[in-house]
Amino acid sequence: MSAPGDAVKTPVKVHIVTIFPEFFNGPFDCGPTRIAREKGLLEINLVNPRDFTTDAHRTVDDYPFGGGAGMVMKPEPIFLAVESVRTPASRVILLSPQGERFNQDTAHRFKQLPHLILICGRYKGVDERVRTMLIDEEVSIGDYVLAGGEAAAVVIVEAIARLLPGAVGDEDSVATDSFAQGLLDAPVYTRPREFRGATVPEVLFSGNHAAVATWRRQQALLATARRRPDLLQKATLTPLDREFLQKTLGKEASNGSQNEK
Ligand code: 9D3
Repeated sequence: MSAPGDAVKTPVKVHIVTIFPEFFNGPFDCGPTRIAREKGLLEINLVNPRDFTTDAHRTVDDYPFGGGAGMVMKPEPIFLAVESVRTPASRVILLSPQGERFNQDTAHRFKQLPHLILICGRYKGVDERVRTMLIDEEVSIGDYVLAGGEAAAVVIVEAIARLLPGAVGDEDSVATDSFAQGLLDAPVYTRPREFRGATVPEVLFSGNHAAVATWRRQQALLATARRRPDLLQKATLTPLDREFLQKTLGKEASNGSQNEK
């Protein structure tokens, strides 16, 4: 739904190339993705390679040359599907376990693009000619085995959608969310003040905004250092941040990490 005064910027246009269009009944009708679509910030379209086959059985897969288990997606239906929607402004992305890892930086980069074409593979994968002749880049969402690229497409579109201005109710939550600062989130609490004997840290009732900000920063630093030290390497830390970690983790290392929940 649009209201007077809503900004009409060039939307991010997405075409998802998939032989299972029904997979996407639902996930784009919720939350920021739905809002972004309703506001015209995001346009999602499905293209089925099966609609570009010419044989009676509408065949999209075939046996692998050289033998082996499983089927391979034929190149032509995928080429024709992509070519039916591609323009010079399109970025063609193959979703595959062999791709570059998708992360928050990728989401920010993709949200700037006018047209994304996401190719979802199934079976053992797609014919290598898709990789060498059709695509601009190849993306994976992580080191686990999915049945196809469809779930990855949902993940990527949702990560982009919530970054589009106006898609999330509270802009601040996007600006301050964990990966925006390169750290994990600090713990959050709501009422009641005591739940099953567990209380909320006193500083959160102090009304001292600077003290709350410092506590949150330190909690985020600690959580990141303990659980995702790889992220800490890339985060921008102030001298105070470093001093805090040095002090706290130095002590922790010598007391057997009793502070870890
Ligand atoms: C690496 C596994 N391959 C070895 C023969 C087979 C294979 C498994 C699963 C080939 C394709 C798939 C389907 N997965 C995707 O299409 C996929 C995916 C994933 O499995 N994990 C993380 N990100 C992605 S993006 C697309």
